[in-house]
Amino acid sequence: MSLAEHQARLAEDGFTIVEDAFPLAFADALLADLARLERETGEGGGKNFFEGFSTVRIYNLLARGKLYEEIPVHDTVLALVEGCIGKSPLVSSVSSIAIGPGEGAQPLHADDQLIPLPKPHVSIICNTMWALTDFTADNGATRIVPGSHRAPANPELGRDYATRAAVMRRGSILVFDGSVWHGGGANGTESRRVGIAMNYCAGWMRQQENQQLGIPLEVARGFAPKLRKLAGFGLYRNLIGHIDKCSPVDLLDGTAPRRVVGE
Ligand SMILES: O=C(O)CCC(=O)C(=O)O
Repeated sequence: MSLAEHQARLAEDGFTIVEDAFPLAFADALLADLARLERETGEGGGKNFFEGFSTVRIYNLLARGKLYEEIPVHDTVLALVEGCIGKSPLVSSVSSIAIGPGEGAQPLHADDQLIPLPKPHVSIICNTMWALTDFTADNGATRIVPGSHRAPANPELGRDYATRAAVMRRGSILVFDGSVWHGGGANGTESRRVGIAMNYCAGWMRQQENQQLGIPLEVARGFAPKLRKLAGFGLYRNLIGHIDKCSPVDLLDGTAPRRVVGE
């Protein structure tokens, strides 16, 4: 599918799937590294219905290894994200979600439902799910209510709605509007469904994970310029995020701060 077709589908249904978007060798490397992180952090299943009980999540992945730095800058995804929420988006959060065997379906929700704006509103969040394993209707593929990003409200907690499973081969990426109603599926199989939730927000709003404190500065210094800006070490429209009218990137580098002119 062309970029324009993905954009049209994202606008119409609130989601689209970019098939075969990244190499399987990269999926394998990510799975191996997530297994290492799980061992090292001792991270176990969640403790509530929203995060699940047999679902392991590891947050703040940009702080946890070079490998993860390739994820936020995926060209096709970024083009779709910018088409959805505008230029200069920010990384909102980067985490893994491994839905274990026996997990129940996550309650349907919208990822922007904590934002106190009347709905429907312009798109302010655009999120993605990288399939590191196949996503099937049986193993917990994300369930989506197509078109619900245009609804005048969020879903009622615990109510059932007609959903479509975002079935995709490993190596594919689901891209969805932050207003679309969705949730992880139930896993009735014997193996895990593993994805990376790579989430973006508009460049003028607060990120879900605090990237500037959550990522050690020596790690952020090693980021490519594009990733620094995405992580919030930059300015939105030459003003939002400034420090004494200078970009935070100057402080990150320890160079002499250069004054910028706001729009
Ligand atoms: O794991 C999934 O497929 C979706 C997870 C999700 O929507 C969330 O945790 O907000």
